[in-house]
Amino acid sequence: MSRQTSTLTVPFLGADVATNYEQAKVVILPIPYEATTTYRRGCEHGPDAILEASQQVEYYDEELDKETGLEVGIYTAEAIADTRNTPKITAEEMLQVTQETVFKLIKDNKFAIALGGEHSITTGVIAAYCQAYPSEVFTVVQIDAHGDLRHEYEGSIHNHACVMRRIVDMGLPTVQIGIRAICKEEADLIKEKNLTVFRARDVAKNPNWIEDAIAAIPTKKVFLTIDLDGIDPSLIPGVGTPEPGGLTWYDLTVFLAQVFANHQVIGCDVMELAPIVDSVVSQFTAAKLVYKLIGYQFLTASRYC
Ligand SMILES: [Mn+2]
Repeated sequence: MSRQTSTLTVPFLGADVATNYEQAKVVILPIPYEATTTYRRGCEHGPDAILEASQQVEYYDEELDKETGLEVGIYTAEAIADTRNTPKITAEEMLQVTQETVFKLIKDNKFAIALGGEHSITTGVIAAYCQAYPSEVFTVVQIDAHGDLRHEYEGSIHNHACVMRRIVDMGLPTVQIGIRAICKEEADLIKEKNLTVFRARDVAKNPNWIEDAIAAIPTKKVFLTIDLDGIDPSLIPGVGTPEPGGLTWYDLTVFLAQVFANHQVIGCDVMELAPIVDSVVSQFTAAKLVYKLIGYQFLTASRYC
């Protein structure tokens, strides 16, 4: 077992379960970067909070009937773009180090799960997949309360409110799930570009939304970006910009199980956790969600195929 660095509190699930890098199929990549938060601050503390909460996640997954953590090698990497230590890091520097780091993980055949940090990080993560798969199109499936489709916000094109606009500009297809807060500019762009959006009200009112959403993903390969505010704030209140009316735990996990069963998920990120002092529900739910992503990726074949 390698010793962890000073910036890392604990490995995902705990040192007893963690493997070394060479043996790992999954690499958890903490990216505690925060620069453009517009409402409630604190997402630079999100990755550590998820790692700490993961120590309490039960190894046995009752849905999958597997001890995921013992079957799939999981390694937790050193944090990058850490604004707690280097607050002056620019958005461009963050994107560059994110792209370089994730690209190496892809080349090493690791399934990367990035933990944010603010959602603008996703642009760098996605850039790494574009670099690794230059001739293959993949769809970015986004769970989020917000469209994140503004061209710029508060003077920056790398604001967290613009991340999906950057991805649309890269020419990648997108499917947005759980959206319930957009501005007029975003609504117009959705119409103009005919973007695929399953709003939170569709999730609440259409019993077939999961089937419809899976069918709407146009490519085999999928990158999954989860802004935790896509989930209802009664489940995860610890986010920067909470919005009522979000996905339930079962809306989310049943949908995700179907995404993994029907598509090839090439990578994931889980963003925007901003922990609340004296409450653990947000980070525990986020940690359990990360564990589900790993289980769905590696352990469901016999059950779904
Ligand atoms: Mn959001």
